[in-house]
Amino acid sequence: MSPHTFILTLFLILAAIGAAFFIHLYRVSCSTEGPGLKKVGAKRLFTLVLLLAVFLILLSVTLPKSPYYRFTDVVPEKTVHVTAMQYTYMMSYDAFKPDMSDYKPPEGGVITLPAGKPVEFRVTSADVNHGFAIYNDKFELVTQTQAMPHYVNRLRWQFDKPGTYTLLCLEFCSSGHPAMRGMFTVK
Ligand SMILES: [Cu+2]
Repeated sequence: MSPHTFILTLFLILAAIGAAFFIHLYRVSCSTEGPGLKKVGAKRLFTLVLLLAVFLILLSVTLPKSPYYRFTDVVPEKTVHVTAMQYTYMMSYDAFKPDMSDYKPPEGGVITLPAGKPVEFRVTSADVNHGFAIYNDKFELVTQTQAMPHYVNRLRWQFDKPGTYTLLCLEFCSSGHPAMRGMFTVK
């Protein structure tokens, strides 16, 4: 048996035990025999329907505000290619290979993005998983994504305030993690 099949089988057995336990609990608690128990059943059903309604209302109100839908219908004014690595962020306006052989640093060494215009970061990693978290000058988290090896995450954002933004890693990526940071400016 392969490790995958073993884990799947173990999961299915544990899930079946768990399901049997909860079905048993449900059956026991559903009993309407005995004085006053019919009323309890009706109250329980009412509470359940009420909770479900509240849940659905909250879901329908909050889901469209999910950040995944932001800036999906815009053309970014500028695109920045980011490769995170232990323990820094390499950034360029031009795409570059993970081995950095064709890396072109930005003019002046600092990425500069336009304020009030949508921009896109294409974020990947050259080694392990890192975080790519953008903080404003008050050190408030603005937005973030993961930097993963062999995968490019697109992060779109619009910076309305000009200034210096700091990048921090939010994924423990080894001993140098606390010192891992980067920066760019918005003008
Ligand atoms: Cu890290």
